Amino acid sequence: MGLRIGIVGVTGAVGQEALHLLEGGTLPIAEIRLFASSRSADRILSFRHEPIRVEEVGEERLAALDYVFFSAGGSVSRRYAPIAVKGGAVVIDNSSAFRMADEVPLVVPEVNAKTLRRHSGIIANPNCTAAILATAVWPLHQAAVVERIVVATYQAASGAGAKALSELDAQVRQYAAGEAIRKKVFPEQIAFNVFSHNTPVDESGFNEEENKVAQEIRKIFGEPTLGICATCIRVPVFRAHSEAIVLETRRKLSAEEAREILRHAPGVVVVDDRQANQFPTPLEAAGKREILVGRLREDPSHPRALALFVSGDQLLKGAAWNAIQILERLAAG
Ligand code: A2P
Ligand code: 11C
Repeated sequence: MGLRIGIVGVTGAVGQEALHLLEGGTLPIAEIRLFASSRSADRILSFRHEPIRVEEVGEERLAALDYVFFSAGGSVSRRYAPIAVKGGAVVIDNSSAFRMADEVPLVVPEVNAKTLRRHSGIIANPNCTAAILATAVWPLHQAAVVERIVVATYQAASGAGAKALSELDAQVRQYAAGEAIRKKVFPEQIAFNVFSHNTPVDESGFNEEENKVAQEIRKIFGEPTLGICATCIRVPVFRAHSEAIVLETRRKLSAEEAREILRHAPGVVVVDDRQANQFPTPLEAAGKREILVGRLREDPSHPRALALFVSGDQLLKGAAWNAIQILERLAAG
């Protein structure tokens, strides 16, 4: 029998990717229901050559589905995910609403797929920056036990949604036309600029994104005391996040050994050509399901530290692809 699948937030940047991945995938789908806000109700989208009408998400509409993917923000998830579960569905939630709840697995399949065995109807998809970091660092953690992570991020506009992506495009055009730059989504100009992540800053000085990365990595790795210091930065890139990472490990890991481990790691592609000066870039990572990893260097300032640079498509492995991987594992039983 085919699956009945819902996507809440289907008109958004991540929802669109989820729809396309399901369309091109091999899951047997009997019915697909597409949800967004009232602004998009009655828009017609297509799935496997069939026109499908977008519905405004509503309590009674979420019954009789097997799996529902949510990517419409935390408040929509908080309100409607429990209703979908009550109606019999398993929810894969891309928001941060349930990620840190004890009974909710927070899953990167390459790392902790086994936590999918026990859940109470909701599975959380990690923050994109955390999912990308986890995929690249987990194989090294398994080999040499990572004791501390220092990471600086270079996050694309699309991490903030479809409207943010359009704002970068619009501001580049405004600049080229000599017009005044108009800001709507981001608090700072995104074109030709770099700024601290646009989430609230707490009393310790870390912003919400930085705190999410630390908390979520600890939960995904099952390492509640792992030391993590993140600096999250927005850059004028359309798609794909990059991260400069320094790892301190219990056992010394040479750059060569790390490269060899990563060459065999799932979900990772090593791009590390020193002679040609060729390393991961967000442009190269865009559209790929794998995380690109390179610039592997032993840190000369520490006896057991390794530096690396990664780029990953945050709409795919950072969001929709990770969710579809979860869905495929759940559906396989
Ligand atoms: P809509 O397009 O109708 O506004 P993004 O993260 O790219 O900005 O996308 C957000 C997604 O969440 C969109 O599909 C958007 O639908 C949807 N969304 C936003 N607010 C609501 C809401 N209150 N109820 C249902 N869907 C919502
Ligand atoms: C960004 N990583 O690039 C964020 C978006 O916790 O799911 C995703 C926020 C989240 O702005």
